[in-house]
Amino acid sequence: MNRRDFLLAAFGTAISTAAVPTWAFASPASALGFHLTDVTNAAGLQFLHNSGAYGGKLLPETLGSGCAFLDYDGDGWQDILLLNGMDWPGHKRQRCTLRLYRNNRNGTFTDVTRIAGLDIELYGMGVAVGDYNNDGFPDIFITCVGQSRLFRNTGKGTFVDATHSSGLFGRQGFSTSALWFDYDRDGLLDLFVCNYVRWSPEHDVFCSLDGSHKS
Ligand SMILES: [Ca+2]
Ligand SMILES: [Ca+2]
Repeated sequence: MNRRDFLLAAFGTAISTAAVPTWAFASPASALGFHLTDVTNAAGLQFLHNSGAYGGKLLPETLGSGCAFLDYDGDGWQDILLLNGMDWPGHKRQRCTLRLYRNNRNGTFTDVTRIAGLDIELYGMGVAVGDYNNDGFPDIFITCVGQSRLFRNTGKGTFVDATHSSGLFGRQGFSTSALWFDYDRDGLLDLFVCNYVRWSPEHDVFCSLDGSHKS
C-alpha cells in the first residue's frame, strides 16, 4: 500500500467510525431562524481572486486571501475590502489588484479601488483594520508574501502607502495575519504580525501523493 492509498484508507476508516451527531443532518435551514441569500452579483461585487497558479503548485497558492468590512469613508455604512494575489514573477499573464467597494447605502457597492489609491498589485494574505493615528478614519495593514504594506486613510476617500514612513519597510516574509491592539495601554494602537514559514519559490518544498508528481 503506497502512502496515498494508506491515507485514503485511514481517512475512510476515520469517517466511518466517527460519531456524527444526528443534528448535523437533521436541521433544515428554516429551523435555524435565518436564511442566507447569495447577493454577490446583485450587490455589484465583481471579483475573482488570482492565486497566480501556473502549474508550479507553490505553497502560498493554497492559502487564499483575506477580506474586511470597514467604513473607510465614515458615512456609517460598511464598505468591503477584498485582497488579491498576483501572478508570480516570470509567469505574468494579467494585472490583478486588491479591491475596495464603497457601500452605496442601497444594497449595492461601487468599485472605488483606483479612486482610493489602492490600485496596487501585491500578494495579499490577510488584513488588519485599525485607526493607528487616531484621526477617526480606519487604516489598513495588509500582510503579504514579501513586503507587507500599511495604508493610511487620509479621511478624504483615499489611502496613502505609509509602509516606509512608518518604519515597516524591509521586513520581508511570509506574513499571514495581523492584529492592531494597544498592548501598553498608551492610547495608540500597536501592531502584531504573524509570520507563517520561511519560504521562497526557489525553496518550495516538494510534496507528492504518488511519489513522483508534485501535489
Ligand atoms: Ca462607508
Ligand atoms: Ca486613521
